[in-house]
Amino acid sequence: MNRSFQMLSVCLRALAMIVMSAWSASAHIGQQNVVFEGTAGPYPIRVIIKAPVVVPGLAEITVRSLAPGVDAVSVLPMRWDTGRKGSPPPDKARPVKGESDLFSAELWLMTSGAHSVQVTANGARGEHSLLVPINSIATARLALPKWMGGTLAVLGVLLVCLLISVANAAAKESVLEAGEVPSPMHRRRGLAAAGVATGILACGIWGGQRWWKAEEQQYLTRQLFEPFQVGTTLTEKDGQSVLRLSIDFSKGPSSFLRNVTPLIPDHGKLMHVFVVRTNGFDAMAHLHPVRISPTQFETALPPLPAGNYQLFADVTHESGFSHTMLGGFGIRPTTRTDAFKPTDEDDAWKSAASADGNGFQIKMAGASNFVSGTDAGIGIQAFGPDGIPKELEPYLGMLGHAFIMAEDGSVFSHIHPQGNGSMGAAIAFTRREFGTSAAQKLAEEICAPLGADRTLSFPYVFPKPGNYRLWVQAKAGAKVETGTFRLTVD
Ligand SMILES: [Cu+2]
Repeated sequence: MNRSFQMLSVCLRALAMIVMSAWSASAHIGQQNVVFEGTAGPYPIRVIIKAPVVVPGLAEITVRSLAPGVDAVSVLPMRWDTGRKGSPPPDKARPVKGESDLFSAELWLMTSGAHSVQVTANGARGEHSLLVPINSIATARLALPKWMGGTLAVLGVLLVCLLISVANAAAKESVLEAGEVPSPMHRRRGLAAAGVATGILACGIWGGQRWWKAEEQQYLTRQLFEPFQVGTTLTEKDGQSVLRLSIDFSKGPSSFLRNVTPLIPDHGKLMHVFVVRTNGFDAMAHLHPVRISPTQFETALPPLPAGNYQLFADVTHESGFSHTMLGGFGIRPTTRTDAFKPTDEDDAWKSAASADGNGFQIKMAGASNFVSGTDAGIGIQAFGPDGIPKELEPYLGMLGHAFIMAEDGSVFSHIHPQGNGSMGAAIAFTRREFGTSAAQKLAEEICAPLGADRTLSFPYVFPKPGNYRLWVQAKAGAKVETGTFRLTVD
């Protein structure tokens, strides 16, 4: 009897340890990084958020002060629809040992949808905050490693056998004196108890399995986020080719539908579409379709060469929920592009045929080799034909726009000198929490002129090693130029 209980407690402890180690190991599988550079009052800071791939999940937050003077940092996650009022008190970020300007914190994101993280810096010049937009979305279904499944199954069988033997022993021997031999009646009582215990355990296992399946189904249909798909058709209208996009926003996971509020402009446009020729990555366009119906957008097709194109469409909703939708289309050699008139004055494209430059050239400042998982800090510079650095002008409300894509298509980011968060969402959150003048100030900061080194840098963390393509767009002399680069990330 005693031995049974000892074994039971050892088994339960082993099971608990395995479950706990599974949890801590799974918190680092796959990461969605948000990098955001901005100012909290007088303090320039860079925030990197490694968002969890499951919800609820733990977000890892790193805050780097880009100038001395910050003594303490606190962080607070806020849901878009509850704001500061619906949030717990902020968490203090810990200073990283040996670093004077680095702080780290971990925050639970409990529900799916648009969030912002309020980062508050405290120092000699007072306490100031900025908001970093972040989507809390489940993007992965974590697999149970085979060895762990096998171990848990063996321990489960052991546990069931032990529980049945405990029920048997309790009914058969618990009322006997030490050393007394159980009578046939006691044995029968023991067998009956074991039978009842087996029935209860079988019901428990069956019920548990049904509950687990229902939970999994709910996670797959309600929580797991997959990019919205964009339907595309190419038609001819007024002598030019027009690309029509159809999106059904009601087709997302149900836990996101509340976030799918009306669209708001992000750097001045309701939608930013990036298209790239998949064979060779040698032709691209950055377009801004206009809405022609609640689910349809349209843009004139620039003179791009024939081929298959991958399409990425970025939108931001009023809730602060921003996402990239996926699609594709083909351009035939017979597709008309000669009578092209841009739908939007800020549309820009680049191919071998248009590669003669717009009076300046965009070059990388520094190497094009990067390391994944760390702040890459991509830098670019613009030079005129005389080799003299060009003065950059705001293009779409910023000094530069960059698109990063893994050659295998598994990664895509539209990034800015402020990072890869949606600036439209950042401004919307700031307006909601701190008022219109704070939002106005943020919009102005986004366009701050370059420093003395004339380098425009894009903070970014590559999520994994591989070969990437980078397109950087900037404006000078009222013309937009695109620099194209191939990057290797270790
Ligand atoms: Cu942009």
